[in-house]
Amino acid sequence: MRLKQAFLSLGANVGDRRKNLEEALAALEREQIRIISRSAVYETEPQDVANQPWFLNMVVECECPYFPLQLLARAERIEREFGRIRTGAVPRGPRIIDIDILLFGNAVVDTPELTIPHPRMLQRRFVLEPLLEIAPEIRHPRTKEPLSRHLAAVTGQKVKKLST
Ligand code: PH2
Ligand code: MG
Ligand code: MG
Repeated sequence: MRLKQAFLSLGANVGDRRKNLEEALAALEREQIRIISRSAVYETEPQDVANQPWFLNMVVECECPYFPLQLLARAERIEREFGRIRTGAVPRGPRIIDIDILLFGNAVVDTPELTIPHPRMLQRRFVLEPLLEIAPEIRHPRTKEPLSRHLAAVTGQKVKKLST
């Protein structure tokens, strides 16, 4: 089957955050989601959530034989394997690992389960900065604007690139 290209955002803010990220990458590879490039790891201030520890975030480019909903199912299965429990009570609680699909080729997907491009990516420096690090020329499939322009519009969020 033809391989498809996607960008994923990974985040962790409990436990050994760096180990969680590395283990998630290995788990993706086991699901035939091949990592073709990876950003540095960034330590980032929590956004849209109160009283949480800082995150480690990164972005990876991958190739996979899946369609978007199949890729989502695999990402969510890995999150569950890591012991992440989604409850209605805490929709955005601290997480061992969070794997979000940012972009899937140039696709625009609008279904109840999945929206691509990720609906909040343009407001998030913890996504845009690592994404631009590995894909500096990329444009947003909905706005058609370069992501660098979107990043310039985001202010006041602390992110620190860590040495590898
Ligand atoms: N993820 C969220 C909410 N807020 N903030 C940072 N810094 N990093 C994240 O990965 C993150 C967040 C929901 O998934
Ligand atoms: Mg998320
Ligand atoms: Mg998520």
